[in-house]
Amino acid sequence: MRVLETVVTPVAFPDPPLLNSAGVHEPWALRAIVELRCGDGLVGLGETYGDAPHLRLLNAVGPALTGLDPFDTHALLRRVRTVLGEDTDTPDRRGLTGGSSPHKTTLRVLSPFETACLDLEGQLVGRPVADLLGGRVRDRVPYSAYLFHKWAAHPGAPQDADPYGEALDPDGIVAQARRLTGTYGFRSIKLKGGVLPPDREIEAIRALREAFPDHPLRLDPNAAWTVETSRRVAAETEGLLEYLEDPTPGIDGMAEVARTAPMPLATNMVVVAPEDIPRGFAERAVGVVLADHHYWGGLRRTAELAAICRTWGIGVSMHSNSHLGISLAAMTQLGASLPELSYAADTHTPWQYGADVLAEPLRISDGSVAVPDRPGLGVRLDPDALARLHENYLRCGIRERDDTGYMRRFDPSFRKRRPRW
Ligand code: GKR
Ligand code: MG
Repeated sequence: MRVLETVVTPVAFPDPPLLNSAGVHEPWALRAIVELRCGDGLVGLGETYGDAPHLRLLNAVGPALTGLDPFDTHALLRRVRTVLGEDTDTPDRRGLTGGSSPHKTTLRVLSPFETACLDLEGQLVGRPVADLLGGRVRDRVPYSAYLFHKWAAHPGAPQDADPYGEALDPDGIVAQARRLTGTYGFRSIKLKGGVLPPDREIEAIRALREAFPDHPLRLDPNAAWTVETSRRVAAETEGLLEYLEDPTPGIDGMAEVARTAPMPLATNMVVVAPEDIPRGFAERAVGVVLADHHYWGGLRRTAELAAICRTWGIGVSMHSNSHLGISLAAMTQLGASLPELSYAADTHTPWQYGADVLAEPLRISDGSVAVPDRPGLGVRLDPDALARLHENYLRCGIRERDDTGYMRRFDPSFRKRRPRW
């Protein structure tokens, strides 16, 4: 069985005004859906970023995959490398996932094709992807409630367009947490910080602890704080957080904070590519890596990352950006097979309000997703939904994520500063 055709479809779906240290989410989020078609209805699926520079690379690689054996992912990497050549110098603007490098770009382009190959392999041998990754060590993969400071609605949109409403203070954050945990049963909670001055975010954490005495809590300011501020916040949140995520920029800064912080530091900003591992781990800059198959080169390479983390005694969680159901299925198959997964994974799924390209998207209940028993990723495309979301893409006018530029339309004085406080 060989790949006959590769189809890359950019899609857009509505995104609420979620705030972060870079600005605010635009009304549409972009993704790209990858199909490796092998004939007789056999299709392997992958999902990745949908910004224009990344799409250009995906579209360049697509035709070179004709004739590929989906079991030969070494050949896949060789083909990706040959097509990209020196064309790997694209800055990482896909949403707070650290710096870029030629290696990281290659792995980011490889990822959706590798995932689609695994989906095909699973369908061909009649086993779920988790089985191809070593077998499942859990039947359900836990996810955490992902809280955001947010506006009630995008400027100009009806104020009740979004069921979650405004969250700009501890009460708003606790109300959001109640709604998310009530709907999805999440058993751990992450707050996206770096939006308000740190003391107000500490207050929100205290309010969450009071409202949810048994839920592990995390705070992620995306490098918005200096080393000094990070050390102070870490000291003041002692006993409240299971981990503090990316308080300050860079491996050196994180290592300085880690020396005094009473909780582990986690990252999806400083250890983001294989070349970051030796120094990041040797300096003890991080205690938890938020693995993300979308930029670590796919599912098998992310499993390798987890094994390296195990060797170093470093915990593993999973990172997310705004995504659809193929990514959730891939994370669930991966999470099912990772003995090292020591924390509930992040997901943006609730913020997509059900928008998807799948016929039967996986559901979050009891704070987790059941690993499908079906072969491959265990999900199927809904061609009409794909066409609708592609139509959104054609119409929405957004071609690259720009949280800072969008924020500056409403607050021209806003600057992306890391650290800010
Ligand atoms: O969606 O605004 C967002 C997040 O801030 C995202 O871009 C981050 O990459 O979720 C991410 C994180 O954990 O840093
Ligand atoms: Mg993070």
